Amino acid sequence: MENQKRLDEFQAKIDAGIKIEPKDWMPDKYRQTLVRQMSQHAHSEVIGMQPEANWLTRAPSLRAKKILMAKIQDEGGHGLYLYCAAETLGVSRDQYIQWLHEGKSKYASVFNYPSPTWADMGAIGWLVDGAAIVNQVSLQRTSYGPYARAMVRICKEESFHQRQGYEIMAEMAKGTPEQKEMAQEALNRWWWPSLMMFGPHDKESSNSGQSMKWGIKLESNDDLRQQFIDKTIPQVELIGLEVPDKNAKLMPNGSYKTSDIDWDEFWNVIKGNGPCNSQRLKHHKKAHDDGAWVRAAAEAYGKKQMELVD
Ligand code: FAQ
Repeated sequence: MENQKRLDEFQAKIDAGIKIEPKDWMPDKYRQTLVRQMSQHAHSEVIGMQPEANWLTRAPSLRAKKILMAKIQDEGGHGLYLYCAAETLGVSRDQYIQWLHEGKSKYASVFNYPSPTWADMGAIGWLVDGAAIVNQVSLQRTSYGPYARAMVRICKEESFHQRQGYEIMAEMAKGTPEQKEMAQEALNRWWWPSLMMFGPHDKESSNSGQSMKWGIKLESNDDLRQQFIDKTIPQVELIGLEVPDKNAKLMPNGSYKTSDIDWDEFWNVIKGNGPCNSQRLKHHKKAHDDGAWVRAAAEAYGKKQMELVD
């Protein structure tokens, strides 16, 4: 009875739009859902640096290189805010990383695809960051305070990322026929994986019902995906590229109807069988191991500083 009363009070707080803070009482399942979603989100930001890092040393100009470098650093920063926010749930960053390395924690499926050309830098910024923003703008109103506040800052940076990606694509689309083709091929490669980022259809989404009741998610996977499609198709047309879906059609309500996603591909990538899953994890583990001395040095420095204060 007591527990039901607490649950009702908790729900009433959420319904009244009051944020849940780390020291507040929360149901175990609420905490576990956030541990899963926020760590998956943090891992995605960090693993997501890899497809773009592939082009840092081969950017076509100093300007392009500086912008790409700043963008990738931002993604690392987003991972940092999100790990810090996720640590307020009582799980250490070491534990989150260990779960990632053991395959117990997921990261966004989209980062398991290769980036073979410079145009992929454009497609990632435009489509992947574009999809991330649609989702994250909604998450700024999520019920858990530290997560919502991290999202506000992240969204500001992501909108710059989306524009830099679109600029690359627009430039290539009005370049030589070969450049335009390269842009079209990158769009073809990233279109479907970007739509998959929003997760399975609502009817297949095991977590959505409870997450929406608790205000962790504010909008459903399909609603967010549709918002992204409706925003992005006119952008494709504006730069003279083709939507990689012959069935995409503008409906009288102003929304686009599109073909269904290849869900077998999505689940297969999530299970670890995408084109780059093993490469991405292997690289992350190596970088983590190589960085052990930096973490040890930072910790020793911190301890020394504390001794001086004492
Ligand atoms: N990839 O019941 P649902 C970025 C899993 S940040 C992998 O619908 P939920 C920035 C899901 O975990 C991108 N797994 O799940 C950037 C669940 O697993 P379970 C990351 C996925 O959580 C740009 C199962 O499927 N953004 O890109 C995916 O309610 C460029 C059933 O699904 C976020 O993480 C997926 N796409 O809704 C960085 C946003 N979708 O329970 C570098 C925060 C679903 O079986 C370069 N997350 N799954 O273990 C969310 O909003 C939600 O977690 C969803 C999924 C919408 C992703």
